[in-house]
Amino acid sequence: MKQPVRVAVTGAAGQIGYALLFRIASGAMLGNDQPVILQLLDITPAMDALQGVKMELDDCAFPLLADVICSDDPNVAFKDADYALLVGARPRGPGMERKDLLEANAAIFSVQGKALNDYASKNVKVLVVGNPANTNALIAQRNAPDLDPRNFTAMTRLDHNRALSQLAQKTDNAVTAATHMTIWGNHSSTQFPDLFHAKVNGATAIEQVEQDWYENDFIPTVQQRGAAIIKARGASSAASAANAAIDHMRDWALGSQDNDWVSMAVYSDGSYGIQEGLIFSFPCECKNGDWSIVQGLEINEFSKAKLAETEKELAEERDAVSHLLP
Ligand code: NAX
Repeated sequence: MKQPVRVAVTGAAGQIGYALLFRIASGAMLGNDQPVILQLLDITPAMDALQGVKMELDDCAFPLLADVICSDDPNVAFKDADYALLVGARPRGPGMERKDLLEANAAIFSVQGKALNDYASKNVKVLVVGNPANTNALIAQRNAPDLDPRNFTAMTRLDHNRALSQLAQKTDNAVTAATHMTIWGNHSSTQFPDLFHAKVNGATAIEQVEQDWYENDFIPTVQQRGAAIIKARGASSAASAANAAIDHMRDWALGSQDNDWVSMAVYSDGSYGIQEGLIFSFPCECKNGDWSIVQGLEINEFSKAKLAETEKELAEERDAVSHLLP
C-alpha cells in the first residue's frame, strides 16, 4: 500500500465540501490505491458542523481514509499538505460591491497563501474553487513566494464540463463524443468557451452547429449556467462543482486523457499574448503530475476579441486588489 498523502480542503463544512470529501475519501480523486489524510479547514462558528461531517466520514469506514483532521487554523490545516482545495470563500453580502467582495476575499486568500508557503509541502498542488476563483488564486500565489507559481490553479473545469455536455446534446451525441473543449480566461460571465478547436466525433465542432446557436445560445448558456442552477434549485451548484474539482485534481495528479485536453486556470507565461502572471484559463495537458499549456492553436478575430475581454476583466480584478498584494 502507498503512503497516505495529505489533502487539505477549506470551506469543508459547506455544500461543495459535503459533495467533495466523500469522493476524495473513496479514491475518486487520487486513485483506488492511494490512502489520504483529510485536513479540513473552516471558520470557528462552523466547527460543530465540521465535526458532524467528520462523524459521517468515520461512518463510511472508507478503507483509503487514514485520518481526518479538523481545524479553524490554516497553519494546521495546510501542514505538509500535498494537495489543497480552497473551496471556502466570502460570498457576496447584501449591498456589497464587486470591489468589497474582492477585498474581503483578498484578506482570506493572503492568509491562506502565507500558510501554504510556510507549512505545506513545497510541491503542493493548489486548486482554488472559491470565487472570484482566478483572482483568489492570484492572491494566494503572490503570498507564497517560496512556492512555484505553477502550483496555483483555479477551477474552470465545471464550465468545461458544462460546455461539453451542451455541445453533445445539441449534436445528439453521447458526451464522450465531444473533446478538445477550451474555456479561456476568467471563471465569470466573460469566460470564452471555444468551439473552433473543440471536436465532435473527431471533427471540428463549429462546423457541426450554426454560428447563430454558438454565439447567441451556447456561449450565454455556458456563461450563465451557474445562475440558471441557482434559479432552478434555489441553491448554487454543489455536486457538479465538487465533481469538477475531482476531475481537475485527478487529471493534474494522474494525467489527462491522451489526444484530448482540459481547461485549467493557470499562471500565464505569456502564451497566446495573455499578460504574464494572471491566473488565466487555457487548454492544458497533464502528464507526470504537471500541466502544460497547449501551444500553437490558431486564434481567429472573433476569439481574439473574446480573449481580450476576459483578460481585461482579470487585469481589472488584479488591479482592484493590487494595494493588498505583496
Ligand atoms: P457554502 O457557503 O455552502 O460553503 C462555504 C464554506 O466556506 C462555509 O462552510 C464557510 O464557513 C467556509 N468559509 C468561509 N470563509 C472561510 C475561511 N476564511 N476559511 C475557511 N472556510 C471558510 O458555499 P459553497 O456552495 O460550498 O461554495 C463555495 C465557493 O465555491 C463559493 O465561493 C462559490 O462561489 C464557489 N463556486 C465556484 C465554482 C467554480 O466553478 N469555480 C462553481 C461552484 C461555486 O459557485
